[in-house]
Amino acid sequence: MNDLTPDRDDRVAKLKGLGCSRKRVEDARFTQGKGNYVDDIKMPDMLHGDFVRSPYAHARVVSIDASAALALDGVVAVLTAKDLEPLGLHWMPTLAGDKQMVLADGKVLFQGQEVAYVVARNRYVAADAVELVEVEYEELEVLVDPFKALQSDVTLREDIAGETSGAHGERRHPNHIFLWEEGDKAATEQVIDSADVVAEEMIYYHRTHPCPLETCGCVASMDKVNGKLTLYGTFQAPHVVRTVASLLSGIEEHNIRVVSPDIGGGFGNKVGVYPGYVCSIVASIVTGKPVKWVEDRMDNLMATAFARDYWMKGRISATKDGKITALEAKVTADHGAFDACADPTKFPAGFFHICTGSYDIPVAYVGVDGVYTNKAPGGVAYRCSFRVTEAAYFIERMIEVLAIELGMDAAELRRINFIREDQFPYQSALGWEYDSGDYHTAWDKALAAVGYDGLRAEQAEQLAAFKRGETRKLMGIGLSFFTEIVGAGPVKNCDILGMGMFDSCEIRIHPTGSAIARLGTISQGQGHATTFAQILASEIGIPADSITIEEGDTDTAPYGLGTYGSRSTPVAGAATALAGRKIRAKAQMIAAYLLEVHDNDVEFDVDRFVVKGAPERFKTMAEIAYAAYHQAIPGVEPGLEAVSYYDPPNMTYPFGAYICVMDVDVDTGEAHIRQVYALDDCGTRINPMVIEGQVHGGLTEAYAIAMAQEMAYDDMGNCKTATLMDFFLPTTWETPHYTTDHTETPSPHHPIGAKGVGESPNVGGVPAFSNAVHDALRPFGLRQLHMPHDHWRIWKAANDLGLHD
Ligand code: MCN
Ligand code: CUM
Repeated sequence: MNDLTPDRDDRVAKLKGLGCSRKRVEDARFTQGKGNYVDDIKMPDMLHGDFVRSPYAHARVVSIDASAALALDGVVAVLTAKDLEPLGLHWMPTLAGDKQMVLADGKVLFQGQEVAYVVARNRYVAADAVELVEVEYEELEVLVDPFKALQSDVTLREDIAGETSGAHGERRHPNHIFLWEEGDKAATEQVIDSADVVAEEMIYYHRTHPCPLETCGCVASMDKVNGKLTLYGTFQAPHVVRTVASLLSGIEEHNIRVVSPDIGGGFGNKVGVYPGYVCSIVASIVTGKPVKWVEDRMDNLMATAFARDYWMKGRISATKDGKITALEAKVTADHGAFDACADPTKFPAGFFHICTGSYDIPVAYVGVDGVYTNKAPGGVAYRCSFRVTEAAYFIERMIEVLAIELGMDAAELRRINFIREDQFPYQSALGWEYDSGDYHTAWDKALAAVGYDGLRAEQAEQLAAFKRGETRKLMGIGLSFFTEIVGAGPVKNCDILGMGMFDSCEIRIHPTGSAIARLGTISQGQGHATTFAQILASEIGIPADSITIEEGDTDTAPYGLGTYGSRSTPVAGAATALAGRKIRAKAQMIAAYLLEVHDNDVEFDVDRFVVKGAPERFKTMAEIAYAAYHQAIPGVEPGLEAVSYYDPPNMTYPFGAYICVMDVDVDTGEAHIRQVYALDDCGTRINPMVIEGQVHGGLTEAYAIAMAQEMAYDDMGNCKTATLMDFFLPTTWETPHYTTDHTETPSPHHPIGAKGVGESPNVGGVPAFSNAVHDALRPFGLRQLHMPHDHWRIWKAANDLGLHD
């Protein structure tokens, strides 16, 4: 034993544990072209699949003639619904309890829908063959407006035309999917109808798309000799894909290996199950060869999971002095052709009923009508925490409208209605139990940081100058305070297709004191390999640099529900900490044996166990690991491994205060962002630098969504934004500068007090940008302007307000 005990602070620093801005270990390969994405996977004799897609949004498929395509040299097969039908795979179940056509079965319901699957020697031949497949269509009336769809005689989903109930209860119309309600309707109406002040508004959160840099794709490889199916793919939940693939194909689950390699951004786009996966598996089984399918950009934008498309009719009431008394939300949710939303099963509107936000609202009601239209299916996806983005936008707009109604400053209106620190754990009117928060401190810090009062004074001066004709720019101050809900979670009320939403971590300590930990989650850019090693480093005293984190291979990783809903830290992060504690408990027994004292006479200190009261007597974790494998210890099994499956008792409720200041040019419609301040509270911070990166990325997506990005359709159901010429993806040129800040209110139920953060900046960012636009034009009577606030729409709003007269 050496007595050159390094200084304790040095030992802590060497671990690079909790709170350390450790550099991302994955970046060496990402920045040097050494990532391994699905399209990098190449196998001998691999074939390539591509889809014939519908040019029409609603049409009957009269005939499909693949003879010319099949005659093309290099074409191996063309699959249609007829080929899949005998296998029962022409339709597939969706995550939302609906079913979806894998390949067009009699009709098509959205532009870009998969009609036939061409398998060829290479991608180029496949693309040529797609052009040669002759499909005859008979056009049908198109419904792109959910309100009209609910009035129409046209039945979109003929397959369920006669069914008066679906997975989520009664269907009131052939194009109606569900009505989902939460809260006390009668009491809410009664309070609002007799209130001093009521603000009412229709708020639309437009349809958009996650658009990750890497599109969706997979490689299916059926080994007919060994009966093993290997599926590589861009999956945010590989274990769920394995289970679903087994249930659908009848292949026993141990014979299926699902691997998510490096993923180039998911943002929710890669949670769902797509026809491309099913067709590739079938094609590999039929041909006996590996089959690769990778979307191009248009495929991705037109056909895979969209986001939002929520029409939210709100009413909010208050006393004359601004105390909110009730909130009502009646939502019309456009789900497109199939209800393929990725939510926990019991929540067809996700966690939208977090829409009372950060405010102590005594009574509330939410009713959400899901509707079929001739648009792409999917839904929820896009840094959303299961519809929390819509909820936060809704309440943060309603607060602004109420402030106008009350003639009150919107910052003050928020402050007097915040849930107070002493009210946590807080029971919301819509059924949530908020775990912890300190909103007033965060708000005051944010307002002070931007110099709120000074900004308002400057804004007033600029308005006066505008009115004097000295400037054509108006200043807007966009306020946003959000409460997130992440970490699904609790198995008792959160499942996906019956699979409870726990998560897992399995750790093996190697004899020489390094380790590997495997998790049920999968990083898509969030830096799990960096941050989960930090949790472990602090728990078990082995440096993060000596711990490999592995995810995404179902043959090796413990079963988990994957990465979305910012659940990795709240759930798998908790499992990691608890598995670490199991390692530590065993290490303690080994240390006590080696030090010849009783178990309770040693205690953990950073990277070692020391004898209580005798700090010079210790065993480092490396020494303990060695002994675990090389020394017979009475009553203790050899080895040092642990596994933890964690079912969280509650979700975590991160929150934040975001403020955006911009100048709106009423003549050009341009919005120049002056500053964006973002204060996040995600409880205990594992890696401040990674958190900042998450916030920057999410704010950039929020900026895009609020200011220009949308999935737009014309009346014929043509998708008008299926390329990056039309769909706005911000580059560094457009991206504003961000200032990040934080407070730290630990979660009381999470083993290390951490809450999720991955989606917070999108949830809080969109209202901040949007409210700034509204705030700039508010002196001229603007109450509500639908997003995205692109130059044209801002110009149009200014024009409508008479500012060009
Ligand atoms: N973190 C931390 N301290 C905390 C909370 C989180 O250091 N208190 C770190 C975590 O350890 C992790 C990262 O921040 O490295 C994000 O953690 P978490 O909030 O748990 O979210 P997930 O890992 O579950 O990621 C999912 C979330 C979602 S749902 C979307 S959508 C989104 C997002 O992450 N997609 C992303 N951020 C993304 N970032 C990238 N680069 N790519 C995506 O596709
Ligand atoms: Cu809602 S997008 Mo994320 O949960 O993968």
